[in-house]
Amino acid sequence: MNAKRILCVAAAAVALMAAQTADSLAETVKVELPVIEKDLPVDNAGNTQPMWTFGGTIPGPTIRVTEGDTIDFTLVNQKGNKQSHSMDFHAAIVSAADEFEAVKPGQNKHFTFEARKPGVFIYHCGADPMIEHIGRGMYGVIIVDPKEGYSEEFPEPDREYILVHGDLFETGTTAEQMIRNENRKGTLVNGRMFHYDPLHDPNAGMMLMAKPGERVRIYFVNAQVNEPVSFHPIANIWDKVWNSGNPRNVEHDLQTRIVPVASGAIFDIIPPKGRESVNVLVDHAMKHALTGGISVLMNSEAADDSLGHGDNLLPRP
Ligand SMILES: [Cu+2]
Repeated sequence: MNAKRILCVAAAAVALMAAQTADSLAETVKVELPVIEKDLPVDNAGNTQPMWTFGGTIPGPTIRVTEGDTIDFTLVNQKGNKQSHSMDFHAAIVSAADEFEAVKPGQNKHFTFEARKPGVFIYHCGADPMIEHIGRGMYGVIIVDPKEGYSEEFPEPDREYILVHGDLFETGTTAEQMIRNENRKGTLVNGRMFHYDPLHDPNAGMMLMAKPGERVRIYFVNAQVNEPVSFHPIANIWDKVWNSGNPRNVEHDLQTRIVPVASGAIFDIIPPKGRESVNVLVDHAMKHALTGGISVLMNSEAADDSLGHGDNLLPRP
């Protein structure tokens, strides 16, 4: 695995400095994330709702480091915000009462942690009431690549995508209603219902793409507040799945795998060689699928090479 990367979904929102330490290959990666409370489009038609975000997008900017790296993190709760906010990195082994404490508008919170375990982890706001902060969009992904790199049980992929499923509640839904899962309007995939699904939404302008025979790796995070995801690739079988994204947790040839609330997994799919094919990556719980939790993976030799490579693992319009 090569250079440390931060995928700057909102480049201006993330200040990155990677500094080589003298005695090892581990790096210190500086991440600064402002909390931005703003209206955001939640579907492909451009309908907006008032949301709370890390860095202005749902999900927030993806952070990618290598096992052993240190993250030097600052949360900036900007003046003008109305809520206290915090940062809870599931990749961190620290103290909930210290590093993850909430700060008021106009205050910052700084802490560092070493990414000791590889995987794909959610990060989220843990300020009270946590269900509302996550339910309004305060989450993102941190990928910790294994320091050993690739192996037979963790082969190098040809293309990589990040998919985050979250809830969309009606505007004004209270934390108490969210606890009862009331007013749930749909499933957000990387911040929009049916984001990559022109089959179900004529306004969808994007699909995921790959070429026949490519190994396509999906870094999946379930940011829903109440319900697990039953992730299934229609017309294919997951070649390998790694629970929590740790290479040691390899599983083979699965049809559907559950991703618990606030967890992640890596899913590899290989579309057949020698033919075009379509796979539909779906939360097979139909109430989630049919309200937005469906993404099309189009497999053809004409696949756009800019998708699933470089800084474009989480495509946005
Ligand atoms: Cu918050």
